[in-house]
Amino acid sequence: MKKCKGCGIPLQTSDKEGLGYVPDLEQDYCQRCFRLSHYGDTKHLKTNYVTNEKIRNIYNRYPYALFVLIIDVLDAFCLKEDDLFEMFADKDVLLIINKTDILPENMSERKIDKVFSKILFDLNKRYGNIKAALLTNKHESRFNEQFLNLLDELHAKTVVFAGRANAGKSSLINKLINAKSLTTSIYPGTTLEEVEIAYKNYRFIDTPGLVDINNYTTYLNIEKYKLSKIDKMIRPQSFQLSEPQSYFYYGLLRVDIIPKDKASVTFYINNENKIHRTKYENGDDYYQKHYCEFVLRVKPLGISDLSIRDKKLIVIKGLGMVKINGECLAYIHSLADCKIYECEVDI
Ligand SMILES: Nc1nc2c(ncn2[C@@H]2O[C@H](COP(=O)(O)OP(=O)(O)OP(=O)(O)O)[C@@H](O)[C@H]2O)c(=O)[nH]1
Ligand SMILES: [Mg+2]
Repeated sequence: MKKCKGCGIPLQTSDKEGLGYVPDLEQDYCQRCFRLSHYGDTKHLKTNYVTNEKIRNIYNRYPYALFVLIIDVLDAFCLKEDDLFEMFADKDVLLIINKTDILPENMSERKIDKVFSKILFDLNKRYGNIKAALLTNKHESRFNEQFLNLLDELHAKTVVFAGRANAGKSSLINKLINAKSLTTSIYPGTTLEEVEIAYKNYRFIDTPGLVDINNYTTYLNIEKYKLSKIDKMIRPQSFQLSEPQSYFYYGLLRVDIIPKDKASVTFYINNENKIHRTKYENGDDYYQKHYCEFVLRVKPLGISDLSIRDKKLIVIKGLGMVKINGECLAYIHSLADCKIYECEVDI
């Protein structure tokens, strides 16, 4: 059966609205991929076409492969607290932390290297299967050479590109083979089945992205997703406080901080959106009054209360990060379906 070269779905000519439709089987790309690549048409993108169970079955078809596990850099800060690694515990893993270009300017390469080295060290102590790791992004010119050298060092020929949806798996393979062969898009759920590509003496396998139930993206429609997605270098928004304050990221996130003495809070979110601050005692009124006006909103928001001694980094997957410094109580109001991750890393 012929499959789409962009997303892996079997091609068919009978159902115009169905996945894999092509007017004739001479075509290499399904209509969905064609429209997505040429017109940015996201109508047929959904995150729920492929289940994690199905993806696990794909992985199991390659028992001797090297698994290149690609992680979005913002997810990487909470990698130790994440259960993603459980799925790869019995596999040889080459870890790629991708999209480092979105990190703020003040996070030097050396600092980031140090932070991630520590995370990886702890992970390897627990799992022992990370053969190598690379930090990269789509602008990194040395990546291809470094990556192919690593494959040779690890004697890897069959290489499965795995990880969560939208981490940049298909983009990375396109970069390696220097062609726009695989379909990529800003929205998760682009790749639908495995796609095999022969390159030099390697066999690269692209796979659909694992759905993350703890990521806001899973619950935002495409319009809201576009407005909140971080794809450029983050310009952190910082605030100092000496009395209780509430901070709002529209209706997506609210952070109340009650400092013991002095504290500071920094938001790492999409630069186009500005954090609004009010006195803590006015926080509820502000939220009630403005909720209906917020283009960016979800409901319901659940509350996590944190007692912070010194500093803490809180990762809200798919939305960004919040760093709090200083002894305080913090109430994080975030999408009730999504877990928030408290990390001890110092950035
Ligand atoms: N800023 C930035 N964006 C990136 C980078 N790599 C990929 N992207 C973007 O991330 C989005 C997702 O890329 P894809 O390659 O489609 O991701 P995927 O992991 O194949 O996604 P699924 O097939 O849905 O699982 C696209 O908008 C890419 O342009 C990077 O290094 N930096
Ligand atoms: Mg893909």
